[in-house]
Amino acid sequence: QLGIERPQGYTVSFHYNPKVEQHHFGSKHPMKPWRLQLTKQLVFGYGLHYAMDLNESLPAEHRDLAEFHDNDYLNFLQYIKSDDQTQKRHQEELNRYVFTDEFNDCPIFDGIWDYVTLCTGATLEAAHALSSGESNIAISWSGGLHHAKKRQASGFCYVNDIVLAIQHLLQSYTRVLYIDIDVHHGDGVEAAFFNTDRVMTLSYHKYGEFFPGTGGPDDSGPKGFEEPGAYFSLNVPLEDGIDDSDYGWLFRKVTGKTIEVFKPEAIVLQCGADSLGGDRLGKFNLNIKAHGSCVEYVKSRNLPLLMLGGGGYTPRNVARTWCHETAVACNVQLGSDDGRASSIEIPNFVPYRAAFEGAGNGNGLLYPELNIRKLQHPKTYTREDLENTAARCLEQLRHIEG
Ligand code: TV1
Ligand code: CA
Ligand code: ZN
Repeated sequence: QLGIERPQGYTVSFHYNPKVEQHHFGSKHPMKPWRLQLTKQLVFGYGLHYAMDLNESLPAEHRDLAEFHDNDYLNFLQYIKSDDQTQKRHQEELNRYVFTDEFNDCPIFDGIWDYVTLCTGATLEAAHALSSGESNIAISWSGGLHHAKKRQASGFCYVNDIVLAIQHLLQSYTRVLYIDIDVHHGDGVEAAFFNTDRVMTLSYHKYGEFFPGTGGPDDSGPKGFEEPGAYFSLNVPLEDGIDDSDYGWLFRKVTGKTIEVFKPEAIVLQCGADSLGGDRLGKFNLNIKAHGSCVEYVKSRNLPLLMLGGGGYTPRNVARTWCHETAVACNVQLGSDDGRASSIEIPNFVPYRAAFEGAGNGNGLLYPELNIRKLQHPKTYTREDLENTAARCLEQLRHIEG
């Protein structure tokens, strides 16, 4: 109906497993795996599957996860159950492996091992599609779980699929650039590659009284300047209420220069959708179009590109965003270009269209009214702050030039 065709000259692959969508963190928990079902229904509803290679991926194996994670931690994830008795019996491991406070960010739920292996399986398969040359852009929306540590769950993340994927890519590529537009700092990925100059990590995030609290302006890698990795962690701390034009300006300036000086052979882009206006946890005011134009900008470099999900706590907007970004990857224009792209409706034959009816401002894909939330997240920065941040990033990048 929309005449969706494969893009000319390159291949996009889409990696998913519908079993992920069924898992539950608990009814009050902001992380909702069913947002992936909503995303997939939109992607298929628009016919974007005609433009890509589709892969229903297998779960990752214990030994795949052990390439980064501690064996004892993985055993724990494999045997821990949600019932009180098992948890009591394993109280000591629970305290060791899952940071717990009043938030209960990383609950032990039924099927947790299936959940983590399915998420990771899709991302690893996507990374393999790139390294084998089968595809030029590989998408895994269930991945992007950037907080997980070697032997600890953190911030809704149990297994760090991103680290595992980058480790895989390092077998084929000399330098890999990691870019993270989730509203939270990509601390787990940064930590894993802190002492190497083969991976550069670049995270844009809210900083100051916000989880996980790291990623400040001076967090740039090891401080012994002779050490490998010094200056190869680049952080862009931001404040509440950043909007499309300021974020877009900064993203292009800093990302552009990073690619120019680091010269990556492949890029991993974490597309966390909690940086949108109206997100349940986020504090920014981005619209879907501006979020997607970051993807477009990275794609325009024509390097092997792994696109991952991440945060995103207003499920309908997450689905809209990742559907739009799937279209961007495929070079398919779903919206008109006049900023009122919402004229493209959620198709009737999407079974979940009902989920979009009456959900606020109309049924359009790009939902351009997200920044109405400016009312909720007032700007707490000035033009000068922004220029200082940009200048500081460019200053850091001078150290790795040449
Ligand atoms: C259960 C039920 C857990 C309701 C957690 C928001 C909940 C949060 C919940 C929540 C919540 C956080 C912290 C403070 C750590 C705590 C996928 C020192 C309404 C990638 C992870 C954010 C973001 C963790 C993950 C954060 C990602 N915010 N309701 N928890 N303690 N945790 O602040 O980057 O998006 O909020
Ligand atoms: Ca980030
Ligand atoms: Zn996040």
